[in-house]
Amino acid sequence: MTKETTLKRCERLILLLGDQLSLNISSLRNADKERDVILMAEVADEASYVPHHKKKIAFLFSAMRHHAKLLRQEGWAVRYVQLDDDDNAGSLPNQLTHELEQFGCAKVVMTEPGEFRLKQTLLSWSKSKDIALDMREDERFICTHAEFQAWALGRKQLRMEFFYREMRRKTGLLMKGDAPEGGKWNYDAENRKPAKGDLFMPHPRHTMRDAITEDVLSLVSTRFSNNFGALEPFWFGVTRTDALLALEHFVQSALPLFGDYQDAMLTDEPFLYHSVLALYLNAGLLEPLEICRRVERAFYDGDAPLNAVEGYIRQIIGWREYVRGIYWLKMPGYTEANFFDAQRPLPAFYWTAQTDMACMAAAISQTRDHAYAHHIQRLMVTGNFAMLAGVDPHEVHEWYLAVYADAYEWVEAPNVIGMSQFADGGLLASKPYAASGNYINKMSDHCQGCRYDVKQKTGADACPFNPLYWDFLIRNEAKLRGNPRLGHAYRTWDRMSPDKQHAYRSSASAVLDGLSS
Ligand code: FAD
Ligand code: DLZ
Ligand code: SF4
Repeated sequence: MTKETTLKRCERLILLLGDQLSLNISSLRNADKERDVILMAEVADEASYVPHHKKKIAFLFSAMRHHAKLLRQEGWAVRYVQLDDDDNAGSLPNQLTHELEQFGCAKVVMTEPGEFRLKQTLLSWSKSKDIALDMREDERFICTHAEFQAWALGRKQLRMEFFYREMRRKTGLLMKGDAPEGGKWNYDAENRKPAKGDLFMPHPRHTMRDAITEDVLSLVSTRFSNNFGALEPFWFGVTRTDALLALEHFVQSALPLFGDYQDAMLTDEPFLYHSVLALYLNAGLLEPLEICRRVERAFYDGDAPLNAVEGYIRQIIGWREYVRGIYWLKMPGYTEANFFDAQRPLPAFYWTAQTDMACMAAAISQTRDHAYAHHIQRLMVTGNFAMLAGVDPHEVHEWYLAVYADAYEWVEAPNVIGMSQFADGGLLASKPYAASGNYINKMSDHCQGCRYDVKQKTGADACPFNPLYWDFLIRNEAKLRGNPRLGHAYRTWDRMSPDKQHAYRSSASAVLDGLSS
């Protein structure tokens, strides 16, 4: 018999969310295995606030079920509600109300949700029901809310690079006293090589499925049959042990070349030398510092070069912590930002991958198949296209939140709204990440197999990114011309003949008309 059924009354109900799958979490601090009950629930509300990719739901539900099993093995009383249970109340507040009555608890304890939406919902619920809710800070991050606020206070520009240096000092990662290892803080200049297909290309670790995962897969294939994405093949890890093995596999097989090919794209290699660890990290199966310490050790053991190790650590203690800080600093409201007043609906091919643009088709079909695309695909292909085409950033945001297995609003929204769409007007990025086809051609093999010609600037066969790039700059001239980092681009435009300018604009109109139809 599980402890859940023997414990009839509880002191406190501890709510554990689907992305809080850590034993070392603040909600469990000072908890009492004999008197408290942990509640975990698969609920329709969380599974449908955006139309999540099937693999994302399957990963999270299976990881939740495995975590509940682990907690029980550790002696905790766990009430686990499955999506198809008769007494599933459909939302976290309703489930809490139901369980408080069942167990007769007086108080709810939880770690702060990662999303503003859910935090507000639960705070309003506790207020309206007059239930004591002890919501604790999420300590699974390196930078606290207070530290980020203090860092941001009084700064005109919140640049990641300076924040990152603070995090290096705080953690001591790759530090020699007060100085950075190797004498430089950042080795990004060495990390921009295009890649070539290679027989020995590593692949992320594939985990064998067990009976729990099989049950979840059949639930997802029935209940979420209309959601975006392929459910099979399903090889994500679903436990902390799986995630630690995936980390080890990455360090040994891909880390040494992570830096060199970080920005490269290949049609047949969705993962290249990336770690595919964000889904585990964001769900709580791995901790940021343990990943960074393992990666740092690879450098000191002589197993990986500094450009790879520094680049990787920067993504986690720099970018990841920084975007979380921005999210909580700027919410509510950040997800509604629309600096360019872009109104175009998201083109249908973001859901079907049916487009002649080979780079877009590759990024979207990999997203559909794996609930994954790497950073440069997200930023410079699907994100770049949406911004150049003037797609409503909120629609772009909801797409990204739905389609990636690692997507939670706290990390997704600053990356989409701020970094990729420049919809916050430059809080996060010093200039829009806008690029013509030339960038994609340099960093990938996509253009070789594309129906469009990347070298053609205008006309029906021209790469659509080429005219869209100039059209975007001119459409938004009033907002962008003053940006010093775009001075060169505007001067180039000014030097073009009126005929050439007209050809760019009319080619762009044809592309945009094609999207509308
Ligand atoms: P790797 O390339 O191996 O990088 C290592 C780790 O660094 C990642 O696992 C991740 O934890 C961290 N990281 C790297 N870049 C970032 C970043 N910009 N912000 C935060 N963490 C970072 N990341 C998410 O975790 N969830 C998202 O929903 C998400 N949405 C994104 C949307 C856009 C438009 C862009 C441009 C980036 C987004 N990212 C997101 C950041 C990044 O693309 C993913 O973290 C990365 O692709 C995940 O794959 P990986 O684990 O193989 O990462
Ligand atoms: C993303 C997600 C999904 C799909 N389903 C659940 C769920 O059924 N139960 C749950 O507790 N959490 C789920 N989550 C994760 C939450 O939405 C997540 O906690 C918030 O996004 C806050 O980060
Ligand atoms: Fe993409 Fe343009 Fe290259 Fe085609 S030609 S793959 S649309 S960048």
